[in-house]
Amino acid sequence: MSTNVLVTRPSLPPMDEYINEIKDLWENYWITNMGEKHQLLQSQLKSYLQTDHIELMVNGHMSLELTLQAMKLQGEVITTPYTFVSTTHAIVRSGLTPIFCDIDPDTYTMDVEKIESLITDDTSAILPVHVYGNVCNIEEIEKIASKYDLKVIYDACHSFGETYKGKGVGSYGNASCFSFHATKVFHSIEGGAVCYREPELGKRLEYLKNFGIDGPESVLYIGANAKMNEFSAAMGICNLRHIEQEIEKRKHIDHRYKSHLEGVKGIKLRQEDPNVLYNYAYFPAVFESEFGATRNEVFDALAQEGIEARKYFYPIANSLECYRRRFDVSETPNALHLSNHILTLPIYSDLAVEEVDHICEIILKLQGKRLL
Ligand code: T4K
Repeated sequence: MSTNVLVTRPSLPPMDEYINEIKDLWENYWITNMGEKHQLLQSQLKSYLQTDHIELMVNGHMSLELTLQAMKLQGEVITTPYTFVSTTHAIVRSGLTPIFCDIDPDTYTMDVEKIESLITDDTSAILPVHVYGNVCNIEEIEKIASKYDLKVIYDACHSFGETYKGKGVGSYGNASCFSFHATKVFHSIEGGAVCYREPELGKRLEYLKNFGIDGPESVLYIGANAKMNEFSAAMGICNLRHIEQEIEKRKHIDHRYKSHLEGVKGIKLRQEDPNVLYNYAYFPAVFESEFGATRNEVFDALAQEGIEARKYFYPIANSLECYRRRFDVSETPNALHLSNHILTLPIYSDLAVEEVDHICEIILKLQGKRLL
């Protein structure tokens, strides 16, 4: 058994395949600023993600920030605290105020029953997160958004390649933002994309990701730099060729964990929604008090054996130091409870099933049990 298992490990294409893909960069010297590989990956992803429109970005975070800015939103954005800090930062850094909605205790996504009570005259958008690839209650969110004339931007950073009711997750809402970070199911080293509904949003995103430049002597908007370079795009092109095997292998790992941990007293695992085709990006396990060992004790027991589980997402965004005294965590009790009880266990395509068995053995031993 290896002594160091991390929560995730990037998949890399065969080295020759990548070298072959980047060779022509030494011939044409065009290595960034929307080159050929950028264009190719963008069109491949448009089709893979089943979206009408897509704009590649340098990462998931800038996809979120620039989408909020391209929509010219103002005031308040209703969002979830149960996410990676990027979601909240994107709202705040765009001059908007996050209003935190609690989560559903089973899906960990925004509790749609609580959204309407948070809407004020200042609300301009809803920004839910398909956390761990758990798809939000799309129908209810769309209903509320159209009733109050709000934009919907999904943080889809965990849901690359997933479908809901047969359609790509990125085709829902006004826009969906994806991350292609090295730790994701699909990556371009660093990278991201915005899938969006209204074509005019794309034009603004194109400007905003390239300083607002309209031509050599014309700058129309106060943009940023969020372009994906050609080496990243080449990595994306290679990884996309292997994506089906990547997801299939992850599914196998996920099912292996479930074969050991499903039904164990005090452990709560994700219940799959039959409408969703999952990507198995994360393997979250919740350790409730009936388990007999706390989440932190499980974390420590694994760490002692060289296994790095992660407390994604602890602490929750509305309790982070940088936001202290600005928000009240007691207003989102389900998110707070979950963040104190959850562990994401290692999952990546090359993780050996023997490692999964070993991890489960360590966990079950805490309850005095052994693998069957
Ligand atoms: N919205 C949501 C909901 C997100 O989860 C994220 C990112 C974003 C927005 C923003 O998207 P990006 O701007 O990042 O594209 C990691 C990732 O850096 C981050 O992308 C991800 N979410 C977040 C959930 O996880 P850290 O701080 O936990 O990363 P780090 O460096 O601790 O790495 C995690 C594990 O991966 C480690 O065990 C080591 C392993 N690893 C990592 C890297 C970078 C490798 O084996 N190789 C590597 O190259 O944030």
